[in-house]
Amino acid sequence: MRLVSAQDFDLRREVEYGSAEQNEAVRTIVKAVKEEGNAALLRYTERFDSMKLDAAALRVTQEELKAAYALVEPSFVAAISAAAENIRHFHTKQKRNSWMDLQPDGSLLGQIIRPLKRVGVYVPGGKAAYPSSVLMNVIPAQVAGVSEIVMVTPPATGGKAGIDPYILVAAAEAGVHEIYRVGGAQAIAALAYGTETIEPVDKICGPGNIYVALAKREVYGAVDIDSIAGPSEIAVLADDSANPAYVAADLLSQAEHDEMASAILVTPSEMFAKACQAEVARQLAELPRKDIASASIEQYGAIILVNSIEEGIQVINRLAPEHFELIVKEPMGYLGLVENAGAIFLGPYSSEPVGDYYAGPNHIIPTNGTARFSSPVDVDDFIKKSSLIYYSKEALLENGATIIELARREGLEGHARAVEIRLRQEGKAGGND
Ligand code: HSO
Ligand code: ZN
Repeated sequence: MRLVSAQDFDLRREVEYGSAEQNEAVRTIVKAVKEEGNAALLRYTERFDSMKLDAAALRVTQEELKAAYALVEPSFVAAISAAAENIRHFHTKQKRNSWMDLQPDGSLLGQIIRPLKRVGVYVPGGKAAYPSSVLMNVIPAQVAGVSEIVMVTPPATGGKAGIDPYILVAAAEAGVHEIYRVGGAQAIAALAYGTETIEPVDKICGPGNIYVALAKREVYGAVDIDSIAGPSEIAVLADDSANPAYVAADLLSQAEHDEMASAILVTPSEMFAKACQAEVARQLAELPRKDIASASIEQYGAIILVNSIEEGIQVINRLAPEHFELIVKEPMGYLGLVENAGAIFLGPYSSEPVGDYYAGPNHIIPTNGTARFSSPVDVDDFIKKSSLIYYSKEALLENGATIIELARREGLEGHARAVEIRLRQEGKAGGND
C-alpha cells in the first residue's frame, strides 16, 4: 500500500457508461420487451440465462419460498431477521408526516406524503448477490408504506436448483410481495413497461451489471430509478491511539468487494502508517479474496500522511468517501468538522461491517465523491410529496392583485384573468361568505 501526500491524491474515478455496442444491445432488448411482453422476456431468458421457462413459471411460488428456508442454516435465518429488525427500526425514524398550516385568513397550505405504490428491486446474480443488500433496498420501501414490492433476480443464481435460497430468505424476511425469476436488461424493461405477467412499477432500484445499469438509464423517465452505485470505498482517519491490525482489517473489508474498490488511510503519524502498511500486507496474504483485495489496494489504495487530524478531515471532506471511519482519541470532538461522508463510523469498535450488515443505517451509500451532494438510500427514496393549496375567498381577495401583477409582468394575461375574474365577481358580491 503506497504512502502519498494529500496533494498527490485524487479519488475520483471514471464511471463506466458502457460501450456503444452494449448500449445498442440494451436498447434492442428494452424495445422488444416493451412491444412483445412475455414473449420477448422469455426469449431473452432462454438466450442469456439458458433457462426455458413459460409465463406461468416466472413467478416464484410460496412453496419455493418455504423450501428455501429448509435449504439455509437456522442461524442464517436468525441473523438476517435480527439485521432486518435493526434496519427497520433505524429507517422508521426517517418517516415524514404530512403537514398542513392553517393561516389566519382561513387558507390552508401543506404537504401530503404518500408512498410510491409499486417498487421493483433488482437483485443480481454473481459476485454481488448479497442478501444484506436485499434488506437495504426493500426495508426502506416497506417502511415508507410501498404496498407492492416486487423483486426480480436471474433464474439460476443458486445453480440448477433455481434462485439462491439465501436471497429468497432475505426477500421473505424483508417483506417482498412478489418475486420473478428474470434478470438482465429484460427484467428492467419488464418492470418499467410491464408484461402479461409482471405489472409495471413506479421505481426500480438495486444494483446490477453494466446491462442492468444501462437498461435502468434507458427506462428512466417512464419510471424513477435509483442512482448507480460505484465500487465500494472506505477512508479511515486514525491517529496512533488506533490499533493498526483493526485498521488494516477494516481497509481490507472494503478492498475485498471489488478490484476497483478503494481503501484509504489518512493519518498524522508516520509510525502508525508504517505499522498499518505492514498489517495490510500480512492480513492480505491470508485473505480468501486476496486476488481481488490486492488488486484494489494496489490500484486504488493509499496511505495519506497529514500534519494533523484537522488536516486529515480536510482530506476526507475532499474525498467525500462512501464510508468514513474516524478512529482517534476523541472522535466525537471532530464530528462537527466532517462535511462530506456517506456514513461516519466513530471509534475503534464501529468497524465498517457493523454498518454493512447490522447496525441499522443503509449500506447503499453515495460513492465516487457524490456524498458531497447526495445521501444514503432511505425512506425518502420511496415517497412522493403533493403540495396542498386551499385559498379562502378572503385570502384571494386580499392577495389577488399581487398575483395579477406578477402574471402581467410575465406577459401571461390568461393567468392574470383567471384571478381577476374571481376578484370582479366576488368583489362585487361583497362580504366574506
Ligand atoms: N460495503 C458494501 C455493502 C456490503 N458489504 C454488502 C457487504 N455486503 C457497500 O459499499
Ligand atoms: Zn461491504
